[in-house]
Amino acid sequence: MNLEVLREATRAQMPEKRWRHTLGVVDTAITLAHRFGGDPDKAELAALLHDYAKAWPISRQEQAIREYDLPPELLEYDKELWHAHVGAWAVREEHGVDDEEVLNAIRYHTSGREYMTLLEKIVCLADYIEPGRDYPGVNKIRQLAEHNLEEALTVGLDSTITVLLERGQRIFPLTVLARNDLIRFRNEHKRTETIGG
Ligand code: DGI
Ligand code: FE
Ligand code: FE
Repeated sequence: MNLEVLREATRAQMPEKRWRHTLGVVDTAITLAHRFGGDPDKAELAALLHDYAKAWPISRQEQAIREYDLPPELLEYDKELWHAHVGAWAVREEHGVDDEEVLNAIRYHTSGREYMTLLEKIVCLADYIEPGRDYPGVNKIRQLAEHNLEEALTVGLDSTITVLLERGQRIFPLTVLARNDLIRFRNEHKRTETIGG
């Protein structure tokens, strides 16, 4: 498993615009790893591969979910959620990526989940704030990301949930669990700060 080979293979899966986004997520994830004490090499690898299956035809993504026993409930929610699980499966099958931490960061980069690892938070947040992103509230999230990973990610998930609510779409349960858990984390952290200080 050679990083240069993985770069070219990943680039070959997607149009130029998605590749530029991927490079933005790589840079941002490395920066966040340095800032918050994560592993920059794992952050780089997970970020490089996070959207591996994003540009695959939806029929191919659906087939992968059915054939390879990926969570079937995904099929009941927005198709945008599928590429994360399909991508994690694909990079293991096609390139032998077997680091479960990295695979989980790919798998949960869209939905988030309860008890996210540092690496999962870094990749998910990097996806929200890479330099190419432009949506209402992105600068606020970038500011928060200067010093508070969980706070920034909470506001990122809030923005996604808000859009889904406005559109009358379903919300994948893991996204709600991720947000609730990040708020628990924040409250516990505040309590510790109060006790400590
Ligand atoms: O693949 P990207 O476009 O870089 O970003 P992503 O993997 O975070 O995909 C985000 C899209 O998924 C965004 O347009 C919202 C959509 N989506 C649909 N349902 C859900 C959802 N995102 C989350 N977190 N939870 C959902 O239930
Ligand atoms: Fe994605
Ligand atoms: Fe992405």
